[in-house]
Amino acid sequence: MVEQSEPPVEETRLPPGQYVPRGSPVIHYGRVPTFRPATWGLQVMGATVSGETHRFSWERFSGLPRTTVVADFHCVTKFSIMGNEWSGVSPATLMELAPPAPGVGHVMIWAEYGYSANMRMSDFTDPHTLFALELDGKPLSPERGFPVRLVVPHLYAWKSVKWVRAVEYLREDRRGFWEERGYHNVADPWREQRYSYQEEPGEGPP
Ligand SMILES: Nc1nc2c(c(=O)[nH]1)N[C@H]1C(S)=C(S)[C@@H](COP(=O)(O)O)O[C@H]1N2
Ligand SMILES: [Mo]
Repeated sequence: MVEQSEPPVEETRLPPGQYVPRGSPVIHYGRVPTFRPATWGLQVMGATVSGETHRFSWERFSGLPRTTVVADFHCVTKFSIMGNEWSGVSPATLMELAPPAPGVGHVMIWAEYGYSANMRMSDFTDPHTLFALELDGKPLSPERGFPVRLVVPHLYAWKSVKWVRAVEYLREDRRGFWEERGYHNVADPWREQRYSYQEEPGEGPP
């Protein structure tokens, strides 16, 4: 008899081509940044309704009301991490305090060291999207994005930007770090939107 390290996952819960590995792989490009609460800030910039950039200090951001989302997480390299319990600040909360101008259809999420990922406003405001500060009841570990990462569980995980520092409201869509390097602009794992050559008209910037 074959021993199984993880309980089997119902096939319908895994998007096509994905598998559940042992443990929880950590993956990112570049170094893990150091968090300095006194200088840390999260900016909401670009096409805000007032035209001004909003800056949230650590004290203010970490004091915003929190919600919890339980979701699976799908990396384009084909591993999935199932049943993560994320807790943090909903994009809706941030958008109430720093609203976008009319006509904003996309956002760019920026991290330390210039990593970025773009998404449609509808993906950003999806009820499962969250600025996570905690995973499974504990603050994020440094390599998982401490102090704040975006979690967009319904898109491939490169859109779940760790070490977030800014949200940029876009009137016109623009490609982020991996989207510029051959990955799909939308990135829906259920439709296996892995690579930019699979994009249909209207799924990418002109
Ligand atoms: N800032 C930043 N965020 C990032 C990345 C990165 O390189 N830099 N990599 C992405 C990719 S490709 C994946 S699969 C997930 C991995 O998250 P994990 O390390 O928590 O498993 O983080 C995403 N967020
Ligand atoms: Mo990934």
